Amino acid sequence: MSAGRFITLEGIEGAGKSTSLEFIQRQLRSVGIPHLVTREPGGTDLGEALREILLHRNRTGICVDSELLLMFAARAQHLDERIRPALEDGSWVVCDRFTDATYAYQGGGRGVPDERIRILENWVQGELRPDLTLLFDIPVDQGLARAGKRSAPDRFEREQQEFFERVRRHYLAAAACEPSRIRVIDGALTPDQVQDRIRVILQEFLP
Ligand code: Z5A
Repeated sequence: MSAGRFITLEGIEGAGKSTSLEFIQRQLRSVGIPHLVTREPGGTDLGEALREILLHRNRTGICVDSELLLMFAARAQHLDERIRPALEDGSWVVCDRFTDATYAYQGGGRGVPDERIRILENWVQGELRPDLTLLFDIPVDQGLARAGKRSAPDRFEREQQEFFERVRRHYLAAAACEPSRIRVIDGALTPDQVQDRIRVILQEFLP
């Protein structure tokens, strides 16, 4: 049995990750590839409980280090309970956000040095890294306008535009450093155009 592939989706809010996740799921199903679709923070009972804490709009006063450590606590559980077992079984894993989000939000957004995040990344993940990361890039005002049409903003969505500009810059810098893993897709394209881009990239990875 071939090893599963680990694909992550990243971008600022409203960039189109969730929409694209459904498309990827349909693509994998159509070629009969077993796969797990999951998200971070979350994906396990503990992870979803931590997500509730991390995102709740009234949960003010979480300090930066607590936020960082809770993201990695959720991730450790997720890897142990779901991601590693799925990959070892030969399933593909498609995850809405992973550690690139930590570099972008806690690093770029909150100012945690990359080296500190890297220590936790190595500790919690060991050698495991995504095989492919799709970074949906969109100007911040467009992403926020899309996201703003939905429910009340969560704790992250209440941040100011400059926070998301830093997050976006951090994501793009990461993609420039690792262009073969992190593929940038213009999230402002039409849904059909975005799907065409994803289809082409996935072809490289499909057996
Ligand atoms: N976070 C963190 O800080 N550190 C970490 O390590 C991790 C996460 C893992 C939860 O993320 C928060 O956790 C996140 C970062 C933090 N906070 N923020 N911001 P989340 O992924 O659950 O939540 P989100 O970023 O708010 O997701 P989102 O707003 O749902 O964005 P999206 O999934 O990229 O967008 P979408 O739902 O696919 O699309 C949004 C709308 O646009 C929707 O109405 C679509 O129909 C529409 N759309 C999508 N694509 C298009 C195109 N191409 N054209 C036109 N309209 C479109």
